[in-house]
Amino acid sequence: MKFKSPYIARVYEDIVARNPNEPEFHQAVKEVFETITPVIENNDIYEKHGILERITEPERLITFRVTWVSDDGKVNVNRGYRVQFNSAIGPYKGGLRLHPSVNASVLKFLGFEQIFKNSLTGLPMGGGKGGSDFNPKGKSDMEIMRFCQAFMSELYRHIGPNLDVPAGDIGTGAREIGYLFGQYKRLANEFTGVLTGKGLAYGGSLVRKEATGYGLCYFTEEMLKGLKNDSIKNKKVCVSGSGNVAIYAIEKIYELGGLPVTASDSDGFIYDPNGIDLDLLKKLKEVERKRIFEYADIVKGAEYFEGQRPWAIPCDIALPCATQNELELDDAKKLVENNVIAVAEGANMPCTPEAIEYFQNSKVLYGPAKAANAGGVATSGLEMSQNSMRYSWTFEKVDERLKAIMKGIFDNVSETAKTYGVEGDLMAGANMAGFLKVADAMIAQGIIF
Ligand code: NDP
Ligand code: 2IT
Repeated sequence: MKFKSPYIARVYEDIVARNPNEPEFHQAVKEVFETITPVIENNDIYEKHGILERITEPERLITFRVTWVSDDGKVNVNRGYRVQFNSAIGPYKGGLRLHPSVNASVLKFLGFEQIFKNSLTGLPMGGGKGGSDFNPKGKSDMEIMRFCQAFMSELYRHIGPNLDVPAGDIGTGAREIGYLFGQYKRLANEFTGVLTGKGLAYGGSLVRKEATGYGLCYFTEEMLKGLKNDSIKNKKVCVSGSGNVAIYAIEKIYELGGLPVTASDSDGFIYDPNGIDLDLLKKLKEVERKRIFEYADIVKGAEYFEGQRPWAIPCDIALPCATQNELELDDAKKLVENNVIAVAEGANMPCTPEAIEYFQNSKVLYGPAKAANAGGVATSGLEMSQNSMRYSWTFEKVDERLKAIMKGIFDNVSETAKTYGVEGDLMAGANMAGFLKVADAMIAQGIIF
């Protein structure tokens, strides 16, 4: 391992030894550690206060049994988690992922990244993440409801509107949040803003559904304007995924005058050279919960590529919006060969470290997840504010705030990179800016002797 700072090298080695079999967590920590060297070397206060050792150890990691009964009467057991990673700047905040790949490593990588992402939003939110290895695919509505109720029956004692506020992530959308909220309310016997991404009829915020995808496009637009004097207008865009983030990224690309030509799921991707039919995509994925290949069966001129990712399709901008490590070095090479100008991460950690390095060496603009997809959690923060006020803002007002937050993140991240001598490196800028605020809050709050 080649870290320039001996302090960073020592802590990283320790983390790998103390957290074996957690490759995703190591990957997320390594990226932060590699890029915050200027901050650590500039001031020995962080070493004195053991900040790196502390910030990489969750304040609390809760795992629990979730027992639920499927439609055939069978008793099923899944594992539930909540990682309460850091509460230095606010209540723990972060989504719940329901996917068979969920384990402690995945949730610790997500919870760790969430600390810095939430810090970048400028809102008072700590970092957390949770979920279960439950597979929602193919389950009936009643099975989803029973699972969510069983999951919340344990989780409710660990969360609260001023303690820990979960939200959606992969496999957790409006339907799941509704069932989770209903069960929390029953058990706690109170109506509070304990989850975000709620339905509009019961405390949800306008724009939350659209926020991650919209925010990703606002960030991409700022990045193109600020660093290349360019915009999304007239650009061909490859998007991966076909869930919440991908759908609303596609919607905003159209509004900004771009042409989104791909979408995907874990089975393959579709290419529609005329531009993705957004209404059809929403109907297939949001209403009918179908697979993406069905799009190509309906739309003339669209093609389905089984078992492949969309990165070989020529485009100007790539927005990975599905999952971690979905864009590897070979994909990056294909994109660069086809003259991609910008890559921004809608998903968390979608580009592998090798792919990121290749983009940066090839002078492709790279917008890291912590900054680029922070619009979702930022709007969750706005939902919490509205819930506290028992009030709701208009779509225009929330959207305007989201836009301002994304611009603020870009400005902060690029300024920080400049200050520390790595101008244009938005990954380093995001990690340093996100880190500084949390680290300083941790120091201010002291330690127990
Ligand atoms: P959804 O569940 O709505 O959609 C996920 C999409 O990604 C689906 O198309 C899914 O396909 C695909 N996908 C999931 N796992 C894999 C995999 N292993 N390989 C290939 N494709 C996969 O989730 P979201 O849209 O909410 O989340 C997408 C990403 O964005 C995640 O990384 C999430 O952490 C991140 N994110 C989400 C935010 C939010 O507000 N929702 C906020 C910030 C980041 P399939 O149906 O086949 O599984
Ligand atoms: O990764 C993320 O930022 C999310 N899944 C959203 C978290 C939230 O609390 O809205």
